[in-house]
Amino acid sequence: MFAFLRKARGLIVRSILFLALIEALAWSPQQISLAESVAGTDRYVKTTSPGDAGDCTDPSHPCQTIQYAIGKANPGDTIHLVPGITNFLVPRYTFNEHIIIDKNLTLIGDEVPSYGSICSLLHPCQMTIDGGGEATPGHVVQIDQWADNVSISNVVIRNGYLFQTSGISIESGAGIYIVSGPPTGLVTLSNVIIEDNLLLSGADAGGTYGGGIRALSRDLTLDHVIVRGNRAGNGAGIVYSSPSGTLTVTNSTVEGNTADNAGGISIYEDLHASITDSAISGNSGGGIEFHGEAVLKNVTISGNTDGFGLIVYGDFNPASVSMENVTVSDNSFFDTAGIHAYGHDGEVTCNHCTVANNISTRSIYPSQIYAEGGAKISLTNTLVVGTGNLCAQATAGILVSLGHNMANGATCNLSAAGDLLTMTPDLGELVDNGGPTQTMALLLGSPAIDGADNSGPLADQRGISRMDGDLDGVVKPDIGAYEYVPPPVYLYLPFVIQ
Ligand SMILES: [Ca+2]
Repeated sequence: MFAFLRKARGLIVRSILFLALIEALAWSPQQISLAESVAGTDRYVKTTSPGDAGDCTDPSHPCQTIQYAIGKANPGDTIHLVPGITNFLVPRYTFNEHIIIDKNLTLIGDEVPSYGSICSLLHPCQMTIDGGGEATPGHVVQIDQWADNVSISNVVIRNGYLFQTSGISIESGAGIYIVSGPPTGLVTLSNVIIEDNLLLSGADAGGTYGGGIRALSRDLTLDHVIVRGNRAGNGAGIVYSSPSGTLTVTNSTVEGNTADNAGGISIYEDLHASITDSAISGNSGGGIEFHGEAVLKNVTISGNTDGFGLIVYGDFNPASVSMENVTVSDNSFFDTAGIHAYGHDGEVTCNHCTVANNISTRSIYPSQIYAEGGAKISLTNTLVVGTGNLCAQATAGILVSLGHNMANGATCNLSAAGDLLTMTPDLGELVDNGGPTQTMALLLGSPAIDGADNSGPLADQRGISRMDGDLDGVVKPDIGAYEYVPPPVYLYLPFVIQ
């Protein structure tokens, strides 16, 4: 009886499969083409291929250049950069091209095999697009108006070169240039290095903006991106000026870039930025400037020179920056080297920030925090440490304490509940203490331990849970971005076992 039922069920299932097969075979080529275009077609390019021919869809016969494959691609396609090697096992992973992306595409560097010592500076083991420097000027990657959604991953974009000779025309984005376009859409960069792109200008020329990346439109997301060694007049690393757009940066580093103004990142009006688990470090011309609205979490801004560590301009448009678990340290400038807010619509709020050891070379400026020209800076659970005059407010700027801050001076307007003045901070240097960025540890006995209230995030900048640091049985957060972890307590029980 049951065997008969199983047989009948098997017949029914086979009939359904047969009907589905007939239906699939009855599809017109047009229908299949539509299905393919929705899913996108994979196309392949390899530097060691003999040339460009066909449609690049056969992975065993890739095309040679990225731009040719882009020309063959339909919107929604994926272009794979395939590792090439020569007969002598020398990696050939570098495409010497300037590419223009004019449709929605995904560009992905395939995983490269490891050849140990054969990988070198000359032949790096990363898929690379190299603009050729001064010999072949131009943007390395240009994303055009009709490319609403573009994703680039696992690739190095380097050695772009632009020189603006005269006039006000703005040549921008020597590494990646995202032109003005539709107000919607998203450009995503993940596992990308953008390095050594130069945007230079002659004496009569107007400003230059964005050596590594210049985005004039669309949302822009950077995840696990390194932007380093780029140069421009303004915003050597990144300039983001997309009207109503959103810049999202996670797990990324902007370091060693050089500009006259804003060496690391410059973010312009009417837009939103979110920077998380990232570092803006060692840039010349300052760290980061904001003209819009931003949220910073678990971020270190350090070692930037010849410019503000962080500046918020609220003089023409509202500009507000909210910071949690942010370390601003070891920046140097003739003006305030730490945090500076300017203008009546400029506002900074810090909860669990560590602002320390920033150096201003002119003593008329406070070294760590400065609210000026009507701007407002609010501090909660924040640690301020340095030499000389630490903080100031001027020309209707106000510096407000919301409590539980600590400073090793007396000029930061700290008079709210839980504020600690003129304390010895017992603060370590900026080093790797675990977590995605460098931090400054509280040392044993620091008065900042268990000195904060519970208004901040549950974990510190490294992701360590706030805890009972003085072992009094009460879990209380520490002041600043770092949570002290007490050493384990060992009980000495010499006679119990005996
Ligand atoms: Ca604690």
